[in-house]
Amino acid sequence: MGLLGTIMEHPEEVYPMLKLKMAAARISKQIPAEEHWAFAYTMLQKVSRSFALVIQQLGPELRNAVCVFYLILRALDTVEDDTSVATEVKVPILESFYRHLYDLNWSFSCGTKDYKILMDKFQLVQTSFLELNKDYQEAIEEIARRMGAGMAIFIQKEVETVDDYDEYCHYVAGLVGLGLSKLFYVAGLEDLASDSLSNSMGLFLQKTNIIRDYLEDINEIPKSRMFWPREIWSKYANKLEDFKYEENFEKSVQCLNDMVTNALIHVKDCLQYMALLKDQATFRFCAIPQVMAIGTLALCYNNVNVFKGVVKMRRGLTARVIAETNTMKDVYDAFYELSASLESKIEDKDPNSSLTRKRVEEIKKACTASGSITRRGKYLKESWSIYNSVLVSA
Ligand code: D61
Ligand code: MG
Repeated sequence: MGLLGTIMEHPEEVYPMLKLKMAAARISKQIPAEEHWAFAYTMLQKVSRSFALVIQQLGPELRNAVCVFYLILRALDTVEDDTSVATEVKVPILESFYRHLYDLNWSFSCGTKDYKILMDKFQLVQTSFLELNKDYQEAIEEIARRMGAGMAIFIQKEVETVDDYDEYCHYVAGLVGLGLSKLFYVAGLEDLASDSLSNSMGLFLQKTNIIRDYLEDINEIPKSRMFWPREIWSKYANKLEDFKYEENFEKSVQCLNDMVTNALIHVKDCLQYMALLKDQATFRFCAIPQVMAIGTLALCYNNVNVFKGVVKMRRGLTARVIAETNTMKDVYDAFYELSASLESKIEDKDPNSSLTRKRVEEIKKACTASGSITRRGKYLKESWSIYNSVLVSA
């Protein structure tokens, strides 16, 4: 939607969008002077569609550590995702990657476009890494070691069961949660969160991506790996590809709803994790992606467009989430309303309708039990129309 369309149809999104544009302009002018840090922050903006902004609003010390953490794991993921690298070559690189962090002579060229630049100039990321305080370095190294080992396992094995799915998501995203919790702790900003809650933060984000990206992943050339677990999709089709064909769309949507219902398991942990945070910038850094994720799930639920193209929240709505996610009350409000909006799309004929309803009810209860949803009536009326219109128009 263009600016004029937004002004006409979603005037409440105009101010947040302008605010976001100005913040982005400010950030792009703030690139550091030293070459390695300039590279790190320029690269961050290029390769992370959504995390650059939330990382950049952190305080300077934690920001540097999280930026480097991101780029190191993105490099590891570039190795994992490059289908042109043979398994025999890839597996040992994934397993030894964490040791190369300290070796400025190491490099491995792979990936394409910006990801290739990241790999080719990885030395600049390493230089930034080596400037971090030792405690940050050790936390980052440990996560890179465990993630590389986990990725190596799944290069040679498919995601069959729901347990495999949780295990794979643990390696690629749950561990990011554990690492971030450690970085917040080392920075002296937060208590050390439990591994289990930290893991859930990552699983909820990763599962949302895996659900939303079905079509993009299945259509990728050369063929990429798929992460929808067979234990779930085999209830609805013989092959995962079948879901993209119109004649199967009824089953496709049932499977999609099953996947969304599975992802909802993590919401209560995520709310608990966020409720324990104390620092305002850390809170926003954690909460904005989570609100986007529940919004994306609400949008995808029962939505056949997931099998026809890209289903994404409107930019204006994203801008609103960024502007309006500041306190735990904002998070409870958003989760309440977005899960209620998902609930309104549940059809009795869906094979998992009662389980989905049960999970949504639990989420709504967790939000109201907090006692912080005060003037829900007012906020609800206003955002219902806003959030619902995005769900309907997609
Ligand atoms: C609080 C705030 C942010 C959090 C969090 C808690 C807990 C976990 C995460 C962020 C990680 C969520 C990952 C979700 C997006 N998935 C991916 O990017 C997949 O790659 C996974 C391996 C590399 C992870 C790199 C990463 C991602 C986000 C970060 C971070 C590191 C460091 C700091 C902050 C955020 C996915 O990537 C390709 C794609 O999405 O198209 C994949 O290959 O599956
Ligand atoms: Mg990957």
